[in-house]
Amino acid sequence: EDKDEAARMELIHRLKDLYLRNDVVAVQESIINHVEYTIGRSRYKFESFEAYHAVAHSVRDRLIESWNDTEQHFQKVNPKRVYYLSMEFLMGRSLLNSLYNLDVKNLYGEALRQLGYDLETLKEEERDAALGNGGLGRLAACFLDSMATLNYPAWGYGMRYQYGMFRQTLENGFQHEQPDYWLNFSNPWEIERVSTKYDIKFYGHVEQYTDSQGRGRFTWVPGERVEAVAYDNPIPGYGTGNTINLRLWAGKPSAEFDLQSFNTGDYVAAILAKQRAETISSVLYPDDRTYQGKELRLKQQHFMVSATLQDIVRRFKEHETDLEKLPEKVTLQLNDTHPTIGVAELMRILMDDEGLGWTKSWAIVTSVFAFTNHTVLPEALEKWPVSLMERLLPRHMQIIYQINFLYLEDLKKRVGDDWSRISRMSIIEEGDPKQVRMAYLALVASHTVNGVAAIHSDLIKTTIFKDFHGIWPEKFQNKTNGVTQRRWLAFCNPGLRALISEVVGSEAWITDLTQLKQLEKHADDAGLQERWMAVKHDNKKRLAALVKKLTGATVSTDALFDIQVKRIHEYKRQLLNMLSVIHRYERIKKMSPEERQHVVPRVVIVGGKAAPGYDMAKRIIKLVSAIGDVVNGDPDVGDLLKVFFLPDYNVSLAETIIPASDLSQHISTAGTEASGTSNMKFAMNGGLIIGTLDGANVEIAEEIGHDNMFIFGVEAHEVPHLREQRREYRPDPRFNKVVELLRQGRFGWTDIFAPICEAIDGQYGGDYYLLANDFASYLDAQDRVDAAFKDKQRWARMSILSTAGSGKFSSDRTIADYARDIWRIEPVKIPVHRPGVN
Ligand code: GPQ
Repeated sequence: EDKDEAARMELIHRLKDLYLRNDVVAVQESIINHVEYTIGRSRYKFESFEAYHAVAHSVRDRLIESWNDTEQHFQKVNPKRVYYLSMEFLMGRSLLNSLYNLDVKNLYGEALRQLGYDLETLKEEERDAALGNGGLGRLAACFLDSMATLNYPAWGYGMRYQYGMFRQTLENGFQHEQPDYWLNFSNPWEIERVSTKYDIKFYGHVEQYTDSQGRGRFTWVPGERVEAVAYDNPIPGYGTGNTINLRLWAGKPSAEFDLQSFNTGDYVAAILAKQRAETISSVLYPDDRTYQGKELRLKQQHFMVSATLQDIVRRFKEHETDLEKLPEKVTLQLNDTHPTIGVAELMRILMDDEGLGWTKSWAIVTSVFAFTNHTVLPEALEKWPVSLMERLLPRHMQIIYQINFLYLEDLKKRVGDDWSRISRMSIIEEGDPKQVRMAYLALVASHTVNGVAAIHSDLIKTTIFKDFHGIWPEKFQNKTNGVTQRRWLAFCNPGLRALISEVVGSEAWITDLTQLKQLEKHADDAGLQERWMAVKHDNKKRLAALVKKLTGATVSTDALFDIQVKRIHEYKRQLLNMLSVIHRYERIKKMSPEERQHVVPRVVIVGGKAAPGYDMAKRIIKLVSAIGDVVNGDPDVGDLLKVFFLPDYNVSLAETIIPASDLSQHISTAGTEASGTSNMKFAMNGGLIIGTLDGANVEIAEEIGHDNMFIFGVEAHEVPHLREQRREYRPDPRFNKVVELLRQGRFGWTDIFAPICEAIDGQYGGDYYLLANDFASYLDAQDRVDAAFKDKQRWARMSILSTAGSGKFSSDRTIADYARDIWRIEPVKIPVHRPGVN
């Protein structure tokens, strides 16, 4: 029998080898078969769209194979695993990323070329997976790439939204939102696991009973049940056989529960009730860092976390019976407070479902959770009304009260009867309405809390979490963000990839970014400088073509490309950028023809989405367009200044924009941007940065040298005082002048722009983000930019040094730091079982 089994395995192995052979014919066969048997089109006639889907299915076959091998190996080794819990994963496109990571990009390119298709064209058929708002969601996506590449036993868990981040269109310069139907043409990158599903409960009430051992127990009798179904998304590592999993949950009607309603005779109402289940995972909330207290949002959070924790406990129990050993095998990272209801949910599972007592359950919970904070802006700190939580999650509310009671008892022992401090630190905020402070719940339950850049991790200790730092200083850590250099340099900038690899002598930097340091000694090499800037110029041509496609305008690729792309937010100060553009425009207008000869031509590009309800952000978008309308049409100005708002900024656009930037703007009020991650991407690609000493800019300046960045503005420690003094502050006359121009209708739309002018008027208590205070030093920094750009060699040198100094900002470094200092996990690399495939 053993011999039969060996022969069977051997046969299957050979078949697999045949099917996934690394030669052009095997790849063509696989693509053609998918055209005919998966897509159902004739292999003799298919369009780009079908070709893309067939290629994606062919690549997916390879992903599934390495996914299975990885999971099988993890099962065998049974290591401690990390689970990254996030309501957002901003993945972007998968085709090229998978081809590169599996090391079959050239193979597929050639196979397709012979069939008459161009991979570069086909890749445009893919819709972005935009299941995130911005930096926080993209960070989660970069982390998955690094966890797979570094062979960590890791999984991501999140939501399979039917509608991702809205599509932004501009009408008359105003933002409009369109639904993102990304799943309408099917998603070849996911695998539905119809049998991996969990019952998720909502509403109802809690009952008490005595169990067979005579212990008092609680059980939650829900008023609504929904099923969570798993969709698995394979995440391949680079240069390794490991492929990890991103498991996303979708809401489906619960089969058993609604039977009752069917039996009562109200058939139609029962069907409609079932449809409600699907709405839970229907849409991503597009509000970046404002919680709205919306019931559906809390439902989404509980839904994601409950399915995830049930899945993790079930999989743990396949290996172990003793739940007290959970912390030996499981560590959970909370991406911001969004999944924090998981603290109460895990307590509920351990006590009510598994029969453990409070003390044991709490010991387990407090050893598995760690929590990342991504902002100090107080308006972003999630709070849920107690009344809502009591109705939607009655058992969780009980548990949270109990956690709070025991925690406050302990606190009293430390601080005595300092009641104001105790009420300040309570998980429950006594007010109207009474609310649950989710960040405090996360802090109390987590063994570690981290900020996302050095300055930010310091700030949380002295501002929003000061009281907690006072009692638990050892819980606080810093983990400076990073980005994956695969997607954000090697794959999106092939020209620079080749040049870097030639100069440093290998491609080792693709998995060890510190190697970029070697570029430093070549920064003055005139030959390299010329080739370096030629690559940049090529990339600028690609961006110019995109600008032409999106706006109809032609731009000069000799101009300085000046870019600010990120969510539109007052603290990020796109408005400061626009005020300086107005100033520049007026200055050019007043120049003599002779003076104009010396102006550095600029193309100013702004992109980013405004939350649909964020009125001021939407006005700022209109302002960019309105300035563009005036400036771009002014014959006095010509090529010296162009201003564009690029609609629908997303991951795929970023892949074209970032490699093409000469200068990018990261100009938040010091102390407000937790880290920023696009700053790292721009620097890696040889883009220079104009920025404040905020977030990761501080560490970027340390790494690449202050002289190679254009730093300006007040520092974080000065901000509180300046904020208090802003009624007395006398702005630079140039600031007053540009605001006055705006107010008086120089760019039209006075009614639209009046509230903007008011918001930055310090005299009346406005200008919370200190635009007036920073304006003069910002203009000064802009002059330094122009002077540097005129000196082509100096600029090239700064550009090379930017790339050379960005080695620290790989998410590989970030993930290795989390693994060592917080998760305490080790890599588990799968054996290379089939040479030539891995
Ligand atoms: N960030 Cl709280 C978001 O993108 N969304 C959010 O809701 C919050 C933070 C960003 C933050 O603003 C950036 O500074 C960080 O670089 C990024 O998270 C990742 O940490």
